[in-house]
Amino acid sequence: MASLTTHTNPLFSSKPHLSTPSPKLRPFSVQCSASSSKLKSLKARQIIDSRGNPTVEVDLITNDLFRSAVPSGASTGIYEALELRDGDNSVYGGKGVLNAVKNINDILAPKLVGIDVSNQADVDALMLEIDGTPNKSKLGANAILGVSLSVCRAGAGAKGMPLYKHIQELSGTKELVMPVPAFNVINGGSHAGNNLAMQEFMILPVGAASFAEALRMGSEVYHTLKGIIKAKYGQDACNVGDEGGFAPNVQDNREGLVLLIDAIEKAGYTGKIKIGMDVAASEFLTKDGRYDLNFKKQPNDGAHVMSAQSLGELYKEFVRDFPIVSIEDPFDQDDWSSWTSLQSSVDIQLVGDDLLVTNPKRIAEAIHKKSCNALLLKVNQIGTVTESIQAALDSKAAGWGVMVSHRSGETEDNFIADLSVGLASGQIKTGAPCRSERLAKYNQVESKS
Ligand code: 2PG
Ligand code: MG
Repeated sequence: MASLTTHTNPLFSSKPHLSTPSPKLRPFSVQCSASSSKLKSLKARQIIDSRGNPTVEVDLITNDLFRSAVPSGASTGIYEALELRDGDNSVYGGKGVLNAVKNINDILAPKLVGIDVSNQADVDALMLEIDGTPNKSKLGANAILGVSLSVCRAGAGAKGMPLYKHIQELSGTKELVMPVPAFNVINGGSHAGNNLAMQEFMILPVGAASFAEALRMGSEVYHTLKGIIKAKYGQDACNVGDEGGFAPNVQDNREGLVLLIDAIEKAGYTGKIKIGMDVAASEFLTKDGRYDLNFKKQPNDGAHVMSAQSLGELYKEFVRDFPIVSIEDPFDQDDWSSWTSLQSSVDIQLVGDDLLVTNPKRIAEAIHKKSCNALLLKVNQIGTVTESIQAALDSKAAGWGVMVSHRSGETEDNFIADLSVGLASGQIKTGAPCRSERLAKYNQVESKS
């Protein structure tokens, strides 16, 4: 039985302790009988994601069915593995994935029938070989990932164990921990139709005694925040963005932070909930290497364009004035020197998303350049479970934090919940405590306590 021990990510200013002292796993998750490890058939289809766009779903059959669906980003990094879209603008605005589906059904399926699904690394390596490109552009990372996720689920099935346990074994993770959830309760950037440039304003209940308590704290602050936003900006400011957070039409990013502080205080959790941000700054880099905090208004008068240095100063002010423990993508994916300079001058977690794209090569570069101290782990940025595990292991070996992450376009698939527990990542971000494609993950983590 898993032991869910105290989470001790040293990067947090106050030690998070989301542990369940005597963990009880749900009986059905440990008493299932093992299924066959031989892949009998693979069938992919096109389904629709949380934003109404097509994505890939894969059914893998041994003697049981293992179904997975692939997420999709909006603020994607330029170094991500290739998400194959059909490009026929007369169908789904060019976003169809029928070619990726065909690549699974016609190319991968015939080669994978009969393979042993418990050998995740071998199956993933074979898919990379069949694809033969550095960024999975022949078959599509969305095609490869859909299969890889289902193979992992089938591998767990073949061992008769829960998915997180299988991932623990695949990754050689010693002690399991329940992650701190990072709830994105105010949405901006490319995820919302407001003027806010910075993309995610998150609350991290680091003072919760259990994951259930963290969920409760997150949900209560979310509803308190709704009341505050309604009173201040009116009913229509309570509409939500792509990840379930509110999207009030404020332009000043500091105002977003003040809203969080007010909600945390009013809900009675001051000190127990810290703040995280995902700036997603690659979205608003200007052609001359500066940052436009009014990028959603085009054209604009340039009054909100800042140099990297001034933006760095703004972050330092934020860290001084608010209980911020984590900032993701504070600068563009190629602005290495600004990252390194901020990293050397703040004592918080700096998370690389577009910077690292879950790619072991980019992670090695960032370790060398001391550009950040945490990985945002997104399975579809790299495209296989094996490479995702490697990215987490490399990051941990460097003493970094690891935050397992959803994408802004999601499905009801909850793989990343088990991934986060099985890797003992210590952190998971999967949107607001609202909207079922987000809660599918949080609720699945909770099922482990
Ligand atoms: C991010 C993600 C998820 P997207 O930037 O971290 O929140 O957004 O999936 O649009 O890249
Ligand atoms: Mg991000």
